[in-house]
Amino acid sequence: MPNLQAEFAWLTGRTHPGSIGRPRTPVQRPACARLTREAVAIRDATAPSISPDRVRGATRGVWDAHELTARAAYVLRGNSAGGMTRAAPDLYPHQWSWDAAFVAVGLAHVDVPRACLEMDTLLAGQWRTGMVPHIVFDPTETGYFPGPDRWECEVSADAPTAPRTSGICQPPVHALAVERMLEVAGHRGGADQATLDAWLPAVYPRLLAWHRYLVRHRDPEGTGLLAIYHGWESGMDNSPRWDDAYARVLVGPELPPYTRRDTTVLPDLSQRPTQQEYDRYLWIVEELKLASYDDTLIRKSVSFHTTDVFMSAIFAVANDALALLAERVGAGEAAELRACAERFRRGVAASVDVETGFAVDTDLRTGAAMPSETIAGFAPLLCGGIGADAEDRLADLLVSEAWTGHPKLRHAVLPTTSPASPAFRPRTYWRGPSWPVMNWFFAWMLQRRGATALAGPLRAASIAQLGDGALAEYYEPLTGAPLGSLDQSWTAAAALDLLIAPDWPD
Ligand code: 2M8
Repeated sequence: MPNLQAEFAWLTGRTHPGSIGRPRTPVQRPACARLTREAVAIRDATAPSISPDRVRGATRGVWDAHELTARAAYVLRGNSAGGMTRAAPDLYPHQWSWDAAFVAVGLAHVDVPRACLEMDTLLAGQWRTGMVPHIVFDPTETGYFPGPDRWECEVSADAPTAPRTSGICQPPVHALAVERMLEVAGHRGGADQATLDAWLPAVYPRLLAWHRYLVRHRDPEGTGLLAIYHGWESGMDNSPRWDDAYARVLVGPELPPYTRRDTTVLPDLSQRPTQQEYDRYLWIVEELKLASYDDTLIRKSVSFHTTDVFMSAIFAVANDALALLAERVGAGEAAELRACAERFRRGVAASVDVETGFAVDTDLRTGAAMPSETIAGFAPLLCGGIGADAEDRLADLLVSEAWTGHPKLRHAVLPTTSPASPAFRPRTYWRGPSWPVMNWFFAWMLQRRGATALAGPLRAASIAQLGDGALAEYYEPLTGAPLGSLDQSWTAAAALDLLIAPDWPD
């Protein structure tokens, strides 16, 4: 059965942990006919509930489920740089934190040792404080700005000297990814299961240190909500969620000059953040450097300081997942981690606006709530804790005309901002487009919590959206046009899991 896995491992030219750099052998992208046969085999063996006809119909006959599975595997292979997977082939030629965790889930479907290596490479960049940085840089790549020289993390004794990294973090989806890797490999058993069992005792303490960093430094007052210092930390960089907080970031004349690279790779400016937004992003990096990336100093000085309800909800469930991993490896922290899960679940519940039912971020500089009509408002659906009635109301909102039920949507997936909101921009990055990785994540988390009635249709609509085969970073939600980078790694990972994970509802 492991034909797809065997071929994929051969293609990846797997290298050792920490090994970063382009693959030593030229990347070939053979026609996927052969892999397609193998994709069929793996799909039939693992996910007999997926009806190819249903998917083919939904995808307008462009790419059927078999071809899409094969193509997603090839995209991951093509984006591999040895020990890490570039988040995107040109736009993001390094390893990003939450991308890497999602990519590891995708890889677990085709090559478990390579999936473990993805996480190991990321965690090789972990700071002495426990922080997992948002970017681990490939030293052979120079095509991204801001690169390691601009971040200058050497100003902190807590940063590793190699690999070089950025100085902020991203949502802590890593324990959830490991849990999912175990589900995938557990279904297959055999050597995959054995590989994971041998790997877990080494990865667990690193994840524990990461979670303890977040508890200690991002919620020092025990509110149950994580704080962030940069919109990049949320992963939803230019979301309307952060407009109020960014309006208070005053860029000084001392901002060193810079040249953006993203707009060279992707010249359609409407798809990327504005120049004013970039100035603010880079200004905050200067503030963080000035504070030597020291959390205590940053909390007092940085001009962007907010709670993040979405990240907090992720952290609640990730603590549940890590508690299970603790038990599995015989570590003693399960109770600590469960208490943590409860604390953040309560924090998310307390941030819910009683009028709208949405979770709301707070600007910690002013204490003001920052209501917005973005996917982050659905945070309680990821972690629970608000009670059945409030959850039903939020579920109704999710499928309402303001969201997946909007009559003009090409596919019934979540846009990042409600099309009914004045802030909605259908082409602009996190201000409206729908992101396959987010729809997968919602479907996965909903399914994890037993909300099958929501998870099933969201999964089907996500597969239909991916049927164009572009594996785009994000999609225009009204026309279905692919936007941003094509062949985006986490989109390929999402496609693989959506298509061939064994446990989706029909
Ligand atoms: C995007 O963010 C980076 C900065 O971190 C960028 O625009 O240059 C976001 O979508 C983020 O969530 C994602 O992790 C990253 C790589 O895919 O790209």
